[in-house]
Amino acid sequence: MHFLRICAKNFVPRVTRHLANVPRKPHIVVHPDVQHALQHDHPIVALESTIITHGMPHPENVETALQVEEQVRSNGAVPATIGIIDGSIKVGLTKDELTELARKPQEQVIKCSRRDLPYVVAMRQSGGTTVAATMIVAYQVGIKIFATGGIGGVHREGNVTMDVSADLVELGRTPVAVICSGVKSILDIPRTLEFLETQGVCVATYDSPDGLFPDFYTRDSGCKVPYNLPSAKHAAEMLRAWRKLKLYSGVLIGVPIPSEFAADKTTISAAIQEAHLQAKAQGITGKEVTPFLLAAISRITKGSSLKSNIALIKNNAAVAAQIANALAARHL
Ligand code: PSU
Ligand code: MN
Repeated sequence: MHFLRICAKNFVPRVTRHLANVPRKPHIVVHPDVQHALQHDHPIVALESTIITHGMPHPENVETALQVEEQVRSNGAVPATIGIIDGSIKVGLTKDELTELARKPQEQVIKCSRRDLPYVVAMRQSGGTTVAATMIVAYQVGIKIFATGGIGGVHREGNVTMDVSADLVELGRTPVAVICSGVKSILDIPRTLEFLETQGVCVATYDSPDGLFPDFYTRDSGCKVPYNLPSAKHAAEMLRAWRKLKLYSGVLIGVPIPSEFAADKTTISAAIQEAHLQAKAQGITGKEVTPFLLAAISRITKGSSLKSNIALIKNNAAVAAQIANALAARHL
């Protein structure tokens, strides 16, 4: 016993010293600007990359991604676009890396959700990270706020197909605040909100006084959520309480698309209907469903849905940066 204690005494500090020299997350590469912002508690906004690799066509994808980063910067925060290049998870893709990812044909770049990460990293593949995967990486490096266009949800007929996006489960277990324009009406919005409630996710609208949850292309899905945050200051206040409570679940803030870019409800509903029929006819299933529907809707609306998509994500990035600023300003 005595001998053991002496051994332990001599041994423990050496083990600790050894561990201290091992890089904590060797598979994650953080851009120096993001690293600097993390060290100094400056506001940071994480951005996803599946929207680049599988959500928009080239060259709109790369143009939008760069404009979105610019929105974050001009609103006083540091953008950190997250993606995977040759198995290395990058937090803060450089312009060259972003351009490279955006140029790849969809077959050469993997849409990475939580379940895809081990394979893609091990096999040194490249991929766009979904909302779920981006949340995981953001949390691992200490980024609290993340902006995107829309999250995945419960698919229509999801009660039969069980096609429920892993984004929803991630929101239930990873403490990152996601700022987006809700979920697309290609999904079943009421069931998506039910699922989020079950997962314990705090869902609020942003500057939508009647608490009407947005449905991506239009400002109103017809579904109400219980809370509305009238300003960045209010949002930051709620995020402070969320962090103090250590709930370890995420927060979802739904920002309606600016009115001037909102789609006409009837036109977009018809396009979505048509896109679903095409997906069914072509037997599209699994992770291909969302990218297929997005491309089909854009085709059917002759690009006008894409314009709405670009406008809302830029707006969300600006709002997220303002919230990140309010959160960093302790006196507010
Ligand atoms: N919704 C969009 N555009 C997108 C996506 C969703 O309007 O690009 C992407 C996001 O990356 C989201 C993912 O996390 O699709 C969800 O895919 P799935 O339903 O397969 O989980
Ligand atoms: Mn799915």
